[in-house]
Amino acid sequence: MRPEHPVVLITGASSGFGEAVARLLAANGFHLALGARRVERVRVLADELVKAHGIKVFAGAVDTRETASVNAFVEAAATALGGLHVLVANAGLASGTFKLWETPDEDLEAMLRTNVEGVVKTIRAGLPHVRKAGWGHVFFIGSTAGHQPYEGGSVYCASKFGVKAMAQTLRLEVNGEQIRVTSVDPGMAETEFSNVRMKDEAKARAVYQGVKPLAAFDVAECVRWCLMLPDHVNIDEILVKCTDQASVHKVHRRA
Ligand code: NDP
Ligand code: 8X3
Repeated sequence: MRPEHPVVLITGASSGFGEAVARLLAANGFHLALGARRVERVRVLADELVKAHGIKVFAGAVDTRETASVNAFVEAAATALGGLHVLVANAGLASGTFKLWETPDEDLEAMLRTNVEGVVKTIRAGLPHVRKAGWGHVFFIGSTAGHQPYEGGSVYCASKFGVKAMAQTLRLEVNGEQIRVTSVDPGMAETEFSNVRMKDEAKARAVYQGVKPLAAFDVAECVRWCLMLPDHVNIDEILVKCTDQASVHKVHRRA
């Protein structure tokens, strides 16, 4: 049965979508477990949300690429909050815009280890707690890049096609349990994503030049809506783009 105040674990809560999901769900009375590598940011956010909403928040350092780090974070969160109900496997990144044959090992590994392995490790550690609770929801954060490949995105797209496959697989595997599985797949959204990808402020800004992109809050709202629906309703996938983006390759830009 749905608890009055479900506990939501969010990876990548130090920025962007993860932070926005934390803010929106805190305002809706959910308890939170927030993790990222930049733990100071997460702690500041946690303090703010506790004060503003009187909810319980656990804040911890986690590197989702590392099994021991993920397991320690998830166990500490579940112990501190008395269990887990919802997992938001959000931590992820793109690194560079290389042609497939130019992709350096460092960028290849960063994307596959975070976007694919990190998601597996997070859900692998968190799912037993969700099962124990008997009610839950697992969110994957995919991308339009998991629906339509584009030049310079081969490994990132491969990782997000992988996320889509994992979401579809998990839904099959937990069928019969009260665990919903949703993939929220955004198009271009202005967060720290392009700064991380481009490693250059001006190049990151140029990605959104003349466009009104999605904001992190728009994506958080998708998560909130799926969570709030009645228990018998599972939204499998939300493909959400800003109005200026008709497809990966067609973006309207104002002068
Ligand atoms: P941000 O860069 O703003 O946030 C990424 C978050 O992931 C940060 O909190 C970062 O925290 C965390 N993170 C990255 N690597 C790790 C790691 N190894 N361990 C733990 N946390 C990690 O980008 P977004 O909010 O935009 O990205 C969130 C997700 O959304 C990603 O999966 C991304 O691929 C996806 N996405 C983004 C889109 C966009 O256009 N912005 C569109 C579609 C999908 P820290 O560095 O502190 O560890
Ligand atoms: C992020 C959106 O278009 O940079 O997943 O791949 S895009």
